[in-house]
Amino acid sequence: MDYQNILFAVEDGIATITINRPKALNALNQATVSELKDVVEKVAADKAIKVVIITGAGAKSFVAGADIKEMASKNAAEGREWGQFGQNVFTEIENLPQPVIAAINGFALGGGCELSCACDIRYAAENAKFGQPEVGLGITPGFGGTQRLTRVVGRGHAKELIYTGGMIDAEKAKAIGLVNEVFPQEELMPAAVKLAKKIAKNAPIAVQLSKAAINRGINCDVVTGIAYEAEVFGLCFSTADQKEGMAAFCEKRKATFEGK
Ligand code: CO8
Repeated sequence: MDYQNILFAVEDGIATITINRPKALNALNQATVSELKDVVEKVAADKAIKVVIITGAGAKSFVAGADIKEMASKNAAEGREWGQFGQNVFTEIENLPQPVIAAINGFALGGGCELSCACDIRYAAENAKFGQPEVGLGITPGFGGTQRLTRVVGRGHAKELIYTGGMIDAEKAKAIGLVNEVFPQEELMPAAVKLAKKIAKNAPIAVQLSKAAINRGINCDVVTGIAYEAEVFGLCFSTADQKEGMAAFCEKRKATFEGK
C-alpha cells in the first residue's frame, strides 16, 4: 500500500509512524486510519522492529482529532461504523507486540488524545495540548476515549476533560499522569528515540511479554493477572535470551539478545 497521509521509517529496529496531514493539523480521516491499520499490521509481523514511535508531522499538531469535515454528514449507522473502525485500529495499536511511544508534538485532541492513550508511553513537547472536545461537537469520544483515558488518568480527571471539552497543557497532563515527561519541542523526538533505544537493548521477548501481562492485567482481576504473569515468567525460561541474559550477568559481561 502506498501511503498518502502517513510516513513510515525503520532505523536500528525502531519504527517511526508519522501522521502526515499538516494542513488539517493531522486530523484522522478514513484514508489515514486505513493507512494506519495497514502499517500497524506490517509492524506487528516484523520481528526486526523492537519499538515503535508514533508522532505527527509539523510543529503544531500531533493529531487534532477525527476529521470533522468528513464526519459532519454521517448518520447514526455510519457514525457507529466509523467509531468501530477507529476503535479496532487503536486496539491493534494497543495490542502491538512491540512497545509504542507517542511523541506528542502539539495538539492531541479527540481522536489524537485517544491515539496517544492507545500507546504504551507518552512523551510530550512543551507546546502539547490535550483534550476531548467531542461534547462541544455534539458527540461522545468514539475512538476509545471514555475507556482508555479513564484507565490512564482515573475517572475524576477523565470525566473533567470529557464533560468540559476543555484543553490542558503538557505540564498539567504530566501532573495527572497523562504524559510521562515533557520536553522542549526540539528535544522531543531525540528523547523518544533515546527511550526507544534503551528499551530495544533489552530481551525483546521479555519486553513483549511484560507488555502483554500489563495490558492483560489492566482489564482483569488481580488474581487472574498474577496467574498470567506466572505463565509469561515461566515462558521466558524457554528462551535463549534468558540463558544469555543470566549467563552475561554471571560472567560480568554485556548480554547480546537475539529475540529467541
Ligand atoms: N478535522 C478537520 N479539519 C481540522 C481539524 C479536524 N479535527 N482540526 C483542524 N482542522 C483543520 C482546520 O479546519 C483548518 O483547515 P482550513 O485551513 O482548511 O480551514 C486547519 O486544520 C488549521 O486549523 P485551524 O485554522 O482551526 O487552526 P487553529 O490554530 O486556529 O486551531 C485547533 C487549532 C484548536 C486544534 C482547531 O483546529 C480545532 O479546534 N480543531 C478541532 C479539534 C477537535 O474538535 N477535535 C476533535 C474532533 S472529534 C473526534 O476526534 C472524535 C473521535 C472519535 C470519532 C468517532 C466517530 C463516531
